[in-house]
Amino acid sequence: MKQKLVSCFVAMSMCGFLIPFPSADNMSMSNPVIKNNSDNKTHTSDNSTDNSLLIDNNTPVQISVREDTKFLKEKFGSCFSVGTCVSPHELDTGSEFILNHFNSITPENELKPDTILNQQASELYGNNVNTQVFFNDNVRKTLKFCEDNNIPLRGHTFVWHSQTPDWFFKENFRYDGADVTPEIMNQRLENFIKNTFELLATDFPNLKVYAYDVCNELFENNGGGFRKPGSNNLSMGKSYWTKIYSDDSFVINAFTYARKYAPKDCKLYINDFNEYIPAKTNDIYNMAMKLKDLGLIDGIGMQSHLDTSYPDIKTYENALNKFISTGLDVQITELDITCTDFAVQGKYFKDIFTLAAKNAEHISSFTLWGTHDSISWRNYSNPLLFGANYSEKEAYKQVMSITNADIK
Ligand code: 9MR
Repeated sequence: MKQKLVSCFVAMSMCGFLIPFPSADNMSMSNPVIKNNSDNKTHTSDNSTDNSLLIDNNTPVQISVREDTKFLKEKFGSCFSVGTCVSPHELDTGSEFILNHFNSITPENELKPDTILNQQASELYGNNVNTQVFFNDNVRKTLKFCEDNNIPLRGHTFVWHSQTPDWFFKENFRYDGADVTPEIMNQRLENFIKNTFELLATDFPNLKVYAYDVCNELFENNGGGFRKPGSNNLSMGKSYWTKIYSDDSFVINAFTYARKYAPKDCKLYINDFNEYIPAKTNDIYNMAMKLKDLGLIDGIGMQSHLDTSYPDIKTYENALNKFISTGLDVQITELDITCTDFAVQGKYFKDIFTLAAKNAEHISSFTLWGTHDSISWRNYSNPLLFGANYSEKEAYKQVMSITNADIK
């Protein structure tokens, strides 16, 4: 990241986009440099307003947006990486578009438990705890695309109530088994995480996995803490994790194992949706702080599945500020905005990008949940920046119209 900032800075100077910045001396007088424990940026100590990043030799890099580019990753190049989720079939036709606009990719479904957990091999392994994983051709297609094109990957996800088969929680990895004990589940969880990172490293040695959603969607929406125990496959919204565990040890353990087996420069996140509902914001905040105190977490992922009617930007900003107040990194991980009116949607997209850019010293990555409306999981309400055949929507135009005056 620091290298990226330096080269971005150099590129900006060459293109005439150099914005004046204070000297390192001035900077260190007023804003002593601290390293956030989650950091892939160096932050100033006062959560400040001065809107700059510092690189290792204390040279400040001013956060700015480029006003002369049509590509998202260049527009916000000095703020954060800009990502999209990708499904393998899109790579047949959309790879050039993706390469132009994005410098981060999240596999949309390809690293989820139900895709990579291998029931037969886990059962055949025979010791009841060595969870086996595999990558099918689809999974490999996305990973290889990232590796071949040097696009850093956001991994998504290990602990999730959804898209996780019930056999994973049962004796002998069989649907007809009884529920396992937390002690057995700990070993399965550790092996799941270990074997996934090992397979990534072995089969994709040049792939940079820079972030991982270790736990996804842990909480109820109403501040009621963890999801209720049960099988999401039988009763939507319930969690097998809380059926096996009566406390938060599965979360602590997941982060402990991820810390142990993830590449050293891979940052670890807790990720959730409806994260802007204040009661839920608090639950996420409290869990993140506990993990931070244990030194296990690097950041909080705000999924950001929004609608133009809810939440309003202020509610969203309040949640962002609360997450920033942890001192952890924040990533926007799955942004889309459903709407009935493209002009209103455009304004909302602009507001969210502007807010994020203003807070860029705390936000390392900003991911849209897809490239264009027709392939979105919410395609019925056109939630993305581009329309059919990657046509530029009002939302895209609004986002690209953001100026440096807007993010002051
Ligand atoms: O976009 C994903 C869609 O293709 C899947 O059918 C769906 C199934 O759960 O998951 C979608 O991605 C979800 C993400 O993994 C977690 N946050 C909510 C996303 C949208 O449902």
